[in-house]
Amino acid sequence: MSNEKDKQLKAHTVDTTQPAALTTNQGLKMAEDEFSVKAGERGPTLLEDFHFREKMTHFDHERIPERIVHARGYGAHGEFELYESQEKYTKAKFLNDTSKKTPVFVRFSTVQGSKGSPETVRDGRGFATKFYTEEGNYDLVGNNIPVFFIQDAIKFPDLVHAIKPEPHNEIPQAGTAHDTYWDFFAQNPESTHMTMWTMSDRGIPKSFRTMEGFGVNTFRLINKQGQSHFVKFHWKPLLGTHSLVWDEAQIIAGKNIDFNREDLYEAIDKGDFPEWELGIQLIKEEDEFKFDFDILDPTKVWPEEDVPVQIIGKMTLNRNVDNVFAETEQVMFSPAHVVPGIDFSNDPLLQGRLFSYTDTQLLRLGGPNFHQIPINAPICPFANNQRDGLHQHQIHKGMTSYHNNGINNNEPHTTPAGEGGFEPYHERIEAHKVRARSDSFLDHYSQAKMFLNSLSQPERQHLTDAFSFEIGKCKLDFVKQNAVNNLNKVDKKLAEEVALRVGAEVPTADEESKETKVSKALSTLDTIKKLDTLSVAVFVTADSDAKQIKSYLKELATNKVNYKLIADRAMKLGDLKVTETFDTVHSTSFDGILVADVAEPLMPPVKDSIEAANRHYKTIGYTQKVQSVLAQTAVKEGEPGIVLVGSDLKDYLNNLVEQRHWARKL
Ligand code: HDD
Repeated sequence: MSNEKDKQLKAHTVDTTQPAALTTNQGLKMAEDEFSVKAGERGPTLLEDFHFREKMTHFDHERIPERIVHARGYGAHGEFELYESQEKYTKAKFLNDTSKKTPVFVRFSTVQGSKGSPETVRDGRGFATKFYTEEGNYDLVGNNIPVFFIQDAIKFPDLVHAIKPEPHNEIPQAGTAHDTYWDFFAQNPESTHMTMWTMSDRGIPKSFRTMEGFGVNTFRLINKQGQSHFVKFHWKPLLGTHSLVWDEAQIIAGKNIDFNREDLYEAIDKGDFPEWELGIQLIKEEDEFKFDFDILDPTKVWPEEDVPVQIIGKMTLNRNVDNVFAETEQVMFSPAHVVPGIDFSNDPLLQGRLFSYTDTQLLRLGGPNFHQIPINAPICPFANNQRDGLHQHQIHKGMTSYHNNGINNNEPHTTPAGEGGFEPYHERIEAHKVRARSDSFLDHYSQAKMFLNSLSQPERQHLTDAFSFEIGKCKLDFVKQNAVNNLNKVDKKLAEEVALRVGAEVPTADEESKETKVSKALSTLDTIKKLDTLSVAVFVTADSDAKQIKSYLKELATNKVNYKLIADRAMKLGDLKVTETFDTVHSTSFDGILVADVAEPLMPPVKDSIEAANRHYKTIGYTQKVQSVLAQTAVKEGEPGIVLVGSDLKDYLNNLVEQRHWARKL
């Protein structure tokens, strides 16, 4: 597996597993690397010790500023293939040629937390994709939620200041459950719709592999004839969209802060390559004003029932990075990185984003030459008259570095639009200069209500619980009250329930949105459900029937289900090796548990794992042998997803594929 980007990166890769003499950065072989040069064995270190100084200085400068948002992220390489040429809509070559696979690099992230924060916090998730196309890099810098908190980029610093830990005490890390966020929510009601999404199951995805991605902003596709369509981009995971439950997310945030990256890394490492289909929603130029929302407003979805998502290709992530800093940390994305055939709309959030991403790299990556860092470099040739600057790696030979020049035949030359040169879409604009918001952006509640209308009962319950948790964490009573009052403009019942739980006054005003529309695509209840790559913890003891256990494992493997054997101590069961114990893992790391055997008396961590699986609505299989032990837990036989297993796992697997059994009574 080696595409053009892989080959390019290889030229910069140093294989540190090969024997090599240890040298200074000047290539000087060193006879000693453990001791500094001193005046006598017990004496002070001498300033002349250049090796000590170089080693220490380099170390002192190893860190770069973390991203101002999306600091905690994880990336992987892959490829994009197109199902059908989209030349009717766009002249972008990577969307025209079905025979070509385009190398991609994807970085997933949380938004709010610092670089070392837990990954299962309640938050939006970044989903940024760099396509290394023959016409230059195209970046689709999206999130796992299709709408954004604000409508105009000028409010981004305010939003981020409100979301991040409060400045006076730097609490809390990586979450919105605090006063400044809910104050922002109430004072800036445009954030209502996205907040409905972050408080829903979408705010706690189970895995990067099971989340949707959205370009969020409205872009344009431009075809060879110069015709434009408005477009929104979607990534649809082929494993379906699956989430954690909040209690589970909180436990994992303590037990395994690397939960999501570990899942991605291990899946790719094993060859279980995650896949997403790319979808587009298109609106014709002449239909721009046909909707009851403004299609330039980034706080609005285009309901899929009104504007269908057309699936046009598939992305597969198939290679982990060799070095996280060099690749995942140094990669930079920008919505301004487009190719001919993809252009911008006047969405005021997008317009500001076009500035911010390059600007922030000047600080983060230390100068204007970050495009030369291997992970960021295009795979096509690039040339212009930009010169010098910090970390310049190219040696520009020749006398001229200006356009127009006569000395060098005006090279590098521009390329006419018809031959692949980029030119902006010829949109006609006639306007007064104003600092204002369009009235067409003022409805902040209809789509928030549509989202609520579209949720299934369990999803709605999760949403109510999440609002109650988050607003309940506020310390200022009037912030709680204002937040509840704002919710009342979406839905009276929701506001009432939350008000009661957080100790706010139940709002009396009758001001809830009258929107009745439902969009089925917004619920994840009927998402794709597959056994592939689900994981099961199989509980065993030293006395278990190894033959039967082996037969279970075989059945799991045949169905592409991953498993781990767990016992109260690491040991061997026949020729099976049990490496995980109840000291090292917990049921929160698995999609289901199979209690084949447990040691008695039931120890607290074992009981806890079983009960957690139960209250997280996971499939629990048990053998007759453990029936009496199970009776000592909160698990109730006969409830959905509680399965008695015999010699095979057929029934168990039929339940496991459902992933959660929401009808279970706890
Ligand atoms: Fe942003 C990073 C996604 C609005 C300014 N953004 C960043 C990343 C993602 C997004 C996925 C991480 C990229 C990576 O992994 O390196 N951002 C979005 C989406 C938005 C959005 C989907 C709404 C449609 N962002 C947004 C606005 C601004 C920014 C309105 C400012 C005007 N975003 C940034 C940034 C970051 C960034 C400050 C931080 C690190 C970086 O760019 O490279 O420039």
